[in-house]
Amino acid sequence: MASTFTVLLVLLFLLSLSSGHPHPLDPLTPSEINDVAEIIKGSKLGSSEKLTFQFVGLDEPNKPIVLSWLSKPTKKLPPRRAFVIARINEHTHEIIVNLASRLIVSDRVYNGTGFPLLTNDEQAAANELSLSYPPFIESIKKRGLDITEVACSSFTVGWFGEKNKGKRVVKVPCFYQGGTSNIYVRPLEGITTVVDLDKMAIIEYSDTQVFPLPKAEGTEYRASKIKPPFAAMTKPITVVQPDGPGFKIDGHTISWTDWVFHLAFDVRAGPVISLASIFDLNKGKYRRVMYKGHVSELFVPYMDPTEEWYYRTFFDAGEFGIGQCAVPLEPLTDCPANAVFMDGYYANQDGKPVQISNVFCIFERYGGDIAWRHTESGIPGKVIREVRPEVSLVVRMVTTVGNYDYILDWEFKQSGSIKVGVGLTGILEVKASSYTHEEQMKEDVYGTLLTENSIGINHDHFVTYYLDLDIDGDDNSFVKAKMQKMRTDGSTPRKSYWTAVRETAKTEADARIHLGEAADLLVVNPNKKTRVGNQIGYRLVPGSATSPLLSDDDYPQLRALFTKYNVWVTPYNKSENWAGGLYTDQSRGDDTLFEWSNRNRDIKNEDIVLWYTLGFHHIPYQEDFPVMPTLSGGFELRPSNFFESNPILKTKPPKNVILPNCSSPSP
Ligand SMILES: *[C@@H]1O[C@H](CO)[C@@H](O)[C@H](O)[C@H]1NC(C)=O
Ligand SMILES: *[C@@H]1O[C@H](CO)[C@@H](O)[C@H](O)[C@H]1NC(C)=O
Ligand SMILES: *[C@@H]1O[C@H](CO)[C@@H](O)[C@H](O)[C@H]1NC(C)=O
Ligand SMILES: [Cu+2]
Repeated sequence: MASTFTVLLVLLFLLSLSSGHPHPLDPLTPSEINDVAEIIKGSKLGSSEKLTFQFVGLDEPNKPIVLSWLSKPTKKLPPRRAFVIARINEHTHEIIVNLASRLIVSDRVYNGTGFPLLTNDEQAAANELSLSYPPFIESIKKRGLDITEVACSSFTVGWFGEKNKGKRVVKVPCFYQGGTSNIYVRPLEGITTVVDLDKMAIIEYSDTQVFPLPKAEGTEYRASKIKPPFAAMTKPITVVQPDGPGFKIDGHTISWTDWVFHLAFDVRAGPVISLASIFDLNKGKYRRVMYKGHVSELFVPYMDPTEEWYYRTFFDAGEFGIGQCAVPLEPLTDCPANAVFMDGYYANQDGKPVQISNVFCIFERYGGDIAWRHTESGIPGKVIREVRPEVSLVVRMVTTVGNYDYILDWEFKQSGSIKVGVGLTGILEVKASSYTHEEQMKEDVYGTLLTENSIGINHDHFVTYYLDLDIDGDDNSFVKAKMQKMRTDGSTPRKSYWTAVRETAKTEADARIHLGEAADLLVVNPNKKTRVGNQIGYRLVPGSATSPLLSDDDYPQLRALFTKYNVWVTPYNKSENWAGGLYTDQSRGDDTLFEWSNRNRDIKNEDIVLWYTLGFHHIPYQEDFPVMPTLSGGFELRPSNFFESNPILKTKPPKNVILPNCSSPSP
């Protein structure tokens, strides 16, 4: 009996996780994805010789519709529509499908420059081609290697000033296993293969030079393959929540302490956080903070300008899909023991739903930090101490774009802060070389000799975030509070001080910021004030400031001019989401945040979007080899005169946690 009851409870728990109330921003369900493909294949488009689905996602209802639904949530959602980018007979189509009426609302051929997201399926097919291509097989033989040990990868080719529209092509470099699973550190340098993705055929091949193949020894990272001695171990450690998790998941809506927000999976952006609101104890209601936030682009240019490497300037969101490259998270290692997991779905090239199980984990983080404290020993005769521990809520996804792994965290704090974290780990992109010692190198090798015959090439990672903040309402302004040095009038011994000079940006040009000067950057609601009259706002607390070092006229940089400033503000425009343009593969920079901002629209007391680019210049070091310890960066959105006072003043100290009896259960 007891066990039947337990099974029932577990079932109920699972049901409560998987169902929940529908929400207008819910990602397409597997059955909706199937419907989209069926509707398109059943239309006249379906009779086309060649039809591939490059992107299938929710066509979001307009903002006012979502907000009005939210003010009175019902089971009845605004019409569910899908936005599809398809390749049909070598043309790019933008299709909108109404899922209720099962009709194609619109179908437009896109004739501009740039190509849609590459599918995993076509990359896999392109990677296979070389392995049965006689000239390639010959090249492998010539090197005395075994073709069955070769693995290939599709690299986007960028744009380097070509005038003609060109074809959808990738370059397909190959790598060698030969006793290691760490293929990326064993490149078969000197061979170039170009594949036409629409024709799915090799259209160019060259084998110019045989380079030494970096050795397999010392490249393994699997515990099962690593030989002793091993490093000192930590003692077992875990986080225990005897009363279960402190958050609730209703469909895609997550609520925890004073926060509520919606979490969706997008094949291009990965995690999308929407409608984040925080409960204000003073006002007795939820207040809006962010309408939508997600990674908009992830630009990774390599700094080797030679023939074999110059084109390696990747746009991981627009070309490969941060969501498409997401990997299932492993309980207990990718996320702590108290994590709860969520699945994600996207459409493959045939329009069929693909599940990524455990694509997100959600957990409460407690790492022994302090939320606030004070010891008062200044009062004679007594010592007062008051401390609150820091517990936060984390949403995590990991995307593995080829060699690199990115850990993307959204962390919500009771204090009202939203912290965004990016962790870089995985494998460096390595170039094979004849050098075996630093002293031999008389020329620039564009990187660091990591081990014999292996150069880790210098590169950047620019992660651009789309942050549609709606601080206590739609109409917001962007304020720069500059810290300005002042001279005194000499009436006291002090000669100088600084003061905050606030400037409200009128147009987009006023809001292009190179970080570095002393200034607080705020998104405020100029229509609302605190009791004592300060403008209600949130400020961006940036991470380390990184600016591009490529020339503005260099082709990769033309495509990535959105990295020219660390911070931009644009007026809200539903179709301006992707900083590198909707069609990023082989883009020419004509549809970027830089171009939009050049319209110099009004942004004062408007619905505005904040864009922030987090950057890393990465000189590889030997410790990054053969697998890289995580390098972290991030930023924080922090309430600034949003609350009347410390919002976590009125949290009670936590109860003492009674550790459960961890000895093995009696049979
Ligand atoms: C785009 O190209 C297609 C196919 O060549 C053509 O039918 C259509 O008229 C073009 N559209 C525009 C806006 O140029
Ligand atoms: C919205 O963005 C699109 C794409 O950049 C642009 O064509 C359109 O003119 C914009 N609308 C406004 C009102 O700025
Ligand atoms: C833990 O449980 C075992 C088995 O039920 C029991 O014998 C033991 O006394 C318990 N230990 C503590 C510290 O409660
Ligand atoms: Cu790097």
